[in-house]
Amino acid sequence: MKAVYTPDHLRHDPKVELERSVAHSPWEHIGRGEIIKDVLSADDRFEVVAPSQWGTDPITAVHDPGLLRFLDGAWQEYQRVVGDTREVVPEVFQMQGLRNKMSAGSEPSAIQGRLGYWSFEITTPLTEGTYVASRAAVDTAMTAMQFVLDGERSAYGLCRPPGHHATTSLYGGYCFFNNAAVVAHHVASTRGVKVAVLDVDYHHGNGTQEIFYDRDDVLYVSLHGDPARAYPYAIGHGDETGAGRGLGANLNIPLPVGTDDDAYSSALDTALRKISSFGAGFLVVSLGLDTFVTDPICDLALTTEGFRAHGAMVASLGVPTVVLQEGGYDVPNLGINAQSWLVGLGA
Ligand code: Q9C
Ligand code: ZN
Repeated sequence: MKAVYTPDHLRHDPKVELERSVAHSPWEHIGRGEIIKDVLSADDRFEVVAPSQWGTDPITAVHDPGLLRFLDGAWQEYQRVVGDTREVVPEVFQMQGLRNKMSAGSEPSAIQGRLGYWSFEITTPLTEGTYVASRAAVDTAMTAMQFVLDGERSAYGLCRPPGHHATTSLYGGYCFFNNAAVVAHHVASTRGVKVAVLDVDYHHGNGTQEIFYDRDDVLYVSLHGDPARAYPYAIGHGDETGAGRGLGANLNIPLPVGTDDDAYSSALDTALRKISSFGAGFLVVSLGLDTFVTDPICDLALTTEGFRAHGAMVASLGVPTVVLQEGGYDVPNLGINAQSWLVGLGA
């Protein structure tokens, strides 16, 4: 299997994350990308290749161009205006309630205000090379997609930073551009084929859901920790089924604490049936491995062997599939878990 990787991911290099009200070393860090690359490189079943460049058009096809403009230079502007800081995070969010009974707010001119206009939370710092790395993650996803469009049964994009929390106009959840949504939109809009996004990250992919919520050409299906207890809390409930033309083209399957391989398999079976009946001709998998039993920030109980079985279940759909990396924070096990899932898929 082709595995697309670039060292440009190293340019997004946070050393601190403010989470659980404590500043600590970040869960989402450069070691994640490196361990997956190292494990796949040592396995003959994988061929690690560099991405080609796709420019910004595929990004602004799903994201507000203002988000891209902001990310391209926000860190540098902050250094100029506020001062030298390794990580840049927002201080104030432009919440709707601040302007009750008034028109919707517009983008502030000050960088301190712009940060909170284009983001929704504080655990996702900008660093000097975040924009370069985020662009490279999209290139990685698009290159993996192209291998599949050219006839490979499947391909893998080692995207870092991940993407599924990024909405049309907001970054957050360690995500800046929504790699999976960029690919899904590109295939649906240029190939005239119905696309399904299967999101198996522990966290609900609120960004992907939002981007496609009113569309009937892209199905979003997600298995995740119930938002009643799990990030991103505001979205991911079972009664969110789509809007307008998209009604019925969104399926959320919230899972209880401690869900194991077998319970997960039956939920995955429900997801795959939905994808089949939708008539998807192309599949994008948002592969989060933070469902692993010893993931430090999640609470499901999947195993390395379980991941292989789940990859095999997805393969049995028989739909051309591009797999894109999302989360996964048990870093010593992250490489073998990605390998296991992809071998199950048929690497
Ligand atoms: N105390 C991805 O897996 N922090 N993003 C959770 C828990 C943010 C995860 C807070 C989690 C984002 C791609
Ligand atoms: Zn996650």
